[in-house]
Amino acid sequence: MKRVLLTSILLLVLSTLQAEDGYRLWLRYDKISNTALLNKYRTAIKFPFVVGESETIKVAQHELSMGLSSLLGTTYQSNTGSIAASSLWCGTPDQSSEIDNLSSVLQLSKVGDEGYAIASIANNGKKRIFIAANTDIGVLYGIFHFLRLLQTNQPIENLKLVSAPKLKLRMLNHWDNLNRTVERGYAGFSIWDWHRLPGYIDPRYIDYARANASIGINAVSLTNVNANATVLTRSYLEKVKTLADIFRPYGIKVFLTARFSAPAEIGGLKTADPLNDSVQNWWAEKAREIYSLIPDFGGFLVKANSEGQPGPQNYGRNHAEGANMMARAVDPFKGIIIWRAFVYSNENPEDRHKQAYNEFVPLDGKFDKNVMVQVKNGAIDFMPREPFHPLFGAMPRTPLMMEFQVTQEYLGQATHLVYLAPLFKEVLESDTYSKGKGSLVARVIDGSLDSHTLNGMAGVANIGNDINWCGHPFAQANWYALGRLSWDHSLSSEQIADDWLRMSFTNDASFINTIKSVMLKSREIMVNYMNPIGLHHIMGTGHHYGPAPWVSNLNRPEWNPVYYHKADSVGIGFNRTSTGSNAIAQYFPEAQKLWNDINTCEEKNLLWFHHVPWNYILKNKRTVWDELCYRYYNGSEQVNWIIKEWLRQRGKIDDQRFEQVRMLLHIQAEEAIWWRDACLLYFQTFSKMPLPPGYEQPNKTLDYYKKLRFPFAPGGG
Ligand code: GCW
Repeated sequence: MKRVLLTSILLLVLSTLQAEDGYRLWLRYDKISNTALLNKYRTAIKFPFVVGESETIKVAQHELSMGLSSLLGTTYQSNTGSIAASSLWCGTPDQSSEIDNLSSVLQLSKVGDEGYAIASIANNGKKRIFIAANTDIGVLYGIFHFLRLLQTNQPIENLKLVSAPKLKLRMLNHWDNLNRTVERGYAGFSIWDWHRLPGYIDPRYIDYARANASIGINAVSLTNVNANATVLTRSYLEKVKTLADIFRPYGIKVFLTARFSAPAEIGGLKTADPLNDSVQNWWAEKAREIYSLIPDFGGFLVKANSEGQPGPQNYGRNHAEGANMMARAVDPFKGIIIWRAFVYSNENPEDRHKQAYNEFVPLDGKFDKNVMVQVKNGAIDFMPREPFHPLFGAMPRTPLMMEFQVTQEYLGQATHLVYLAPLFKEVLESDTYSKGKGSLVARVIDGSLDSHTLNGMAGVANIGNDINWCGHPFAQANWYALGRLSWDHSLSSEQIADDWLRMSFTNDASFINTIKSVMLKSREIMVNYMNPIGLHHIMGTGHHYGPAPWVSNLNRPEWNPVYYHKADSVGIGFNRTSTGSNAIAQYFPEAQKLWNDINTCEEKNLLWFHHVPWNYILKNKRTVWDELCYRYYNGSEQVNWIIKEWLRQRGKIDDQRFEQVRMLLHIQAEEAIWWRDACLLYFQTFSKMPLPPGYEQPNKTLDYYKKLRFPFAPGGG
């Protein structure tokens, strides 16, 4: 008995010693295991110097010392040792005459305010690596890049790279409430410990800032877009100031969400009408107060007149009048307003798909110069697959910012392994045709298409206080991908997955190749078992978890899944062509061509745009019904393929994360079957067609699925 106990204690101690709880994200800096490479790196890197004194430079020095010491398994202390023998110099031309002299060789004219150059150069008879930038934050970004080269085991003999972000604002939007619940958060509670701020500084704030800086994220909005005005009161602003002070050295600006009715709620005014003088003064004063505490405050992110949030329309004013009033308050301090275009109303009988476009396009050109309009990637709501939002390309006189969702509200939340870079890329690479062929969404949001200097991309964060930050070990990849793509949207999903896997797990080639292919396929697999060929918004009410295509009893018609799939005895799908809601007319003619004709419509979006008879024959010769069956079955089988591939990785990575992922994959497999059977049984009540031969019959009834309840599902906020 005693022996058993001792053994289990020993095992526990051992497993804690080897614990990989995921906290370190992609910044693990474990010692390089390839000895030949390790020796090469050690020979190449001697006495690193990071020149300068600012807080950012101190952070950079620390990161470099820590990263090198840990990766190379020997102490490196920046800025000590012999400067003459140093082979790694980091800094700006202002601080270092060496770098100043080399600035044209380094091509610093190309890197702007945040970019950097990394180059191997013969200098004073010695080969040195320079990490150079025009600003201190550029130096920090360059150092993170250099450490990534080591983490991913890249050669560093002849470096010559220049990197500058394609987007100015690279942002995370937290939907965190002041009581620490997180709307659509699946990784625990909010990491912002409001109650104990400003006195208590959770070390996690610094790790959060480091992680963001390492992928180039330079802006965060701390609070839920369903906003609480309390965050704008003095005592909360002091808490916000503390966070802003912590983030500043990492190049991160803080934004807050602003509740439009704040002047009435906390300001004692009778109205929040944007054209009212006292309301305007209130916001101007509030801005002054905020900037006196946080001189580099980013500005406000606003959800107005959407899903019950107050806004200018409560006073008969439009979105531009509301946004501009706030924009004038922050303008003297160089602040901006990010105004969301996620609007739809149940009083409006128009197809929800069309409503944001209808409200916003007439306002193009009416927003002040420091307003950006933030548009979700698709017109409905972060579905597993959506055609791009028709607003992209349709408001050339307004800087449009991309809003992706990193938290997987409709994509298996923190239970399913779904790598989102392919979704992000699919949208970014969609052609709006607004200025002819090649008018990609990416070019709309990076400002190059319509010459906007304000530009950016945001992701709704998937971060909580779970030890591994994101709930699912693989959900970290989505945070990572958002950052990397905001820096450079031309990167491939594959490149990003490759880097992330190497940094987060191992450089073992067989692991990388297999699991990279799993990641790259995972989104399509999920689309197949959840929402194939253009189905959308058929998930459970409220918590949005699991299937519930039968729901039809909610007050707001557009909250009911039946509104979206429109299954009936004839067929399935939402007719958005000219014979239906005509949402398709909101796209430019060449884009319409992709979807307009049922016979040529891209199959992946078929039911998004067409109501299609059950026995309609697709190009692959299957009927629509058979195709749905095929996709649902194929998707759920593919999860078993993922499991098989994962099980082969045992021993190649740490046991702790191996086990976590294994368990989660088993839930995913069960839930894929749940989606498959619940949806097919339900749609079958309309199609009246049998499953194609050879398909295993569902072993539960539709009624069983309809009765499932999840009263405490997370993410309710
Ligand atoms: O996707 C929906 C979510 C809401 C969210 C809203 C929005 C913050 O279900 O929880 O509210 O979108 O984006 O504003």
